[in-house]
Amino acid sequence: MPLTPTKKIWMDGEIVNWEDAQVHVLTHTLHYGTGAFEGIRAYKTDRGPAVFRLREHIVRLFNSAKIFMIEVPFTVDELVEATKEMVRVNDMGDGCYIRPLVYLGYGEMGLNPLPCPVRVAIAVWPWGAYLGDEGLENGITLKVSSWVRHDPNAMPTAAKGVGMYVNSSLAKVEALKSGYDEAVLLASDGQVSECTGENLFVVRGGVIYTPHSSDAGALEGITQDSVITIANDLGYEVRQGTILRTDLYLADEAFLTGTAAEVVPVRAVDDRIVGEGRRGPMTTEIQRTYFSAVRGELPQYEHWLDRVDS
Ligand code: PPE
Repeated sequence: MPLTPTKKIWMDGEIVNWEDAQVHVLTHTLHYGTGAFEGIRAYKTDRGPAVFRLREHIVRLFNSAKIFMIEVPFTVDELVEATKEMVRVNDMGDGCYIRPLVYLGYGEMGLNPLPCPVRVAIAVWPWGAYLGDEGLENGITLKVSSWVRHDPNAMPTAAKGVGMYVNSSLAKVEALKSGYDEAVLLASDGQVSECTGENLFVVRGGVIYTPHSSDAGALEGITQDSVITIANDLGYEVRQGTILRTDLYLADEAFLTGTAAEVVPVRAVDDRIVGEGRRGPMTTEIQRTYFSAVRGELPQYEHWLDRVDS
């Protein structure tokens, strides 16, 4: 998706102009992929922009860094404040996507990352519906990928690591080239893991199922967690456990969740129509509630919002 430049980017404690946020070509992470990032959204509310579950995202960034033994030279509080500052100084009153990145900078080469300087950047930009407005409304198509999700002992699936997304990109390209919107990756034991940048839910017989992230080698999604809470509050039963590809084929409804993607209905998987082949009633209700929550319209979810102007 093309970027819309904003004004300022936070780099290592300094605020620099968008076009000056540059790194050297021998930046370590560019070569070896060791680093961690986050994807966060801010939404427009009636009391100025609010960042959704900001602290949880920043804590996950630190956890990812810890797995890679990268010591972030800032505190959680400092990056929480810096994130809000970026939303403010870039006038993102209508909402935006936020990308914090922890990476290894210039000065060392070779596989040992430990002596590398640790760098941190936070950028924001306006980002519309990640899988398209049409997808949000009418659902997208999925292809079970021939690429298998990371084995947790080959790549730490609990981390949102920079180089780990090579696996997602391979699956995404395969799905797009085959005429589908998005890929589903299976874990090496054959169970459904997640999509390239989203967690997955299916509805069967009125019950909602989603893979248990640590068993399925999926990222523990913050949107997934929010949607589980929302679905429970709406009175639905949610079970976390093993899902097979045939559960996708036979689902009454299916949907994806992610910060960028938000809540996206699935209308077909491997050319099998899911349910009625359009956004199902439970998906619609959960999607609507999610969008109301992030926009600050539901007092019971107010604690998920971090107001930028207060
Ligand atoms: N799984 C993967 C592999 C993943 O990358 C994401 C987020 C999720 C699940 C959902 O996690 P959460 O955002 O906490 O609900 N993917 C981010 C990256 C998207 C991108 O294109 O880059 C995101 O949604 O921001």
